[in-house]
Amino acid sequence: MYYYKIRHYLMKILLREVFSVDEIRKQFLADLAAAKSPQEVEEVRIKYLGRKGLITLLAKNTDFSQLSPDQKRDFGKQLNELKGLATEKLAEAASAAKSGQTAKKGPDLDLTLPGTGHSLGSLHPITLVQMELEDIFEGMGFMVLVGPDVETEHYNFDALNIPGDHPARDMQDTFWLTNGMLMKTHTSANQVRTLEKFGAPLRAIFPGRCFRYEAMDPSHETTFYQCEGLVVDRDISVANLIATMKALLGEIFHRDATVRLRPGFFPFVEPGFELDLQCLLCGGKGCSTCGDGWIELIPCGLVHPRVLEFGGIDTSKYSGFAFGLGLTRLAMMKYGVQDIRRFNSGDIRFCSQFPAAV
Ligand code: FA5
Repeated sequence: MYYYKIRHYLMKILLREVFSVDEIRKQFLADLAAAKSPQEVEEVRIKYLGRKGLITLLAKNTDFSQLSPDQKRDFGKQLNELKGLATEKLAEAASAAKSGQTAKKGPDLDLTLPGTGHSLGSLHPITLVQMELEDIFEGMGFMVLVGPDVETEHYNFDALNIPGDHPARDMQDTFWLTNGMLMKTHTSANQVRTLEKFGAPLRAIFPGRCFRYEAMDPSHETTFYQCEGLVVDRDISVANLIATMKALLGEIFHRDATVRLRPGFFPFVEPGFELDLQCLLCGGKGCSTCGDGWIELIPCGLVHPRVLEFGGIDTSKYSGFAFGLGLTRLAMMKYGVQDIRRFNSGDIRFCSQFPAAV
């Protein structure tokens, strides 16, 4: 009898405790739902998980020695779940209350501070000079064309009267690809393709990048730009060539530039000339960029009849002139750049200092 009384008493305690776990959970969730500010959430934490909190005391006040192993396990499990739930929900509520408070307070915004600047970037100096050249030549009725960087041996050499055994090939050593093509060594490579495509009469420029395998110095790069010009019409003579070059230089430098014309040999022109510009960096005295005071700028000449024939032009009716302006060197002279290697340096401080309109 005594044994049953004790058992009944223990069961009551256990039932009360189990009931309490549920009750406490419900009460806890209700209290937490009502807590809006961080302070209120903290009060809920103290009420349930503080040193004298309900969940803490529930664990402390239960006499586990009075419970059977099964009862211990069940009760312990429920208690742990409740603790875990309370801890998790309190953390969530605390951060929600904190961000709610921030939102209510509004962002720290000072409308008087200066804005963040965005750089629009700038055009590369070679692009600027190329655009200027295109404008000048379009004004004279020239088409602006583009040729490929990777060329066939035919267009780069053979069709320009430079067969495989011609010594002129040595002056333009280049990068050959494994498929027999090459990186174009000069914009002249586009001459015959243009003649084939457009026929005569014709006025065109084709600016582009050229590649040569050569030692670099202040005026020589392995990758540089040229701007080719090609005019084919009836009665074209050296006088037309010189007049066009004069108009070009006057427009590009906006001042008198001293030039000299001397004979030059290129297998694809006859006669051929070198048009040199007196160095604008040293005024012709001689410097590390030019050497002797002159810059080789625009080789030119009357188009060789064989080249016209390669392009399918009737040489009994038409003649032409061509020039191959050193665009990168022109940019050096125009902007006072002493070393050609700066153009490909990728240094944004260098590239961004050139004015778009000159
Ligand atoms: C030629 O490339 C000929 N195709 C030009 C030509 C066209 C002649 C039409 C006649 C008729 P040249 O190798 O000299 O020629 O180069 C022409 C210009 O390109 C030079 O005057 C120079 O201004 C520039 N140039 C040549 N090699 C380099 C280099 N390594 N770095 C920078 N600029 C160069």
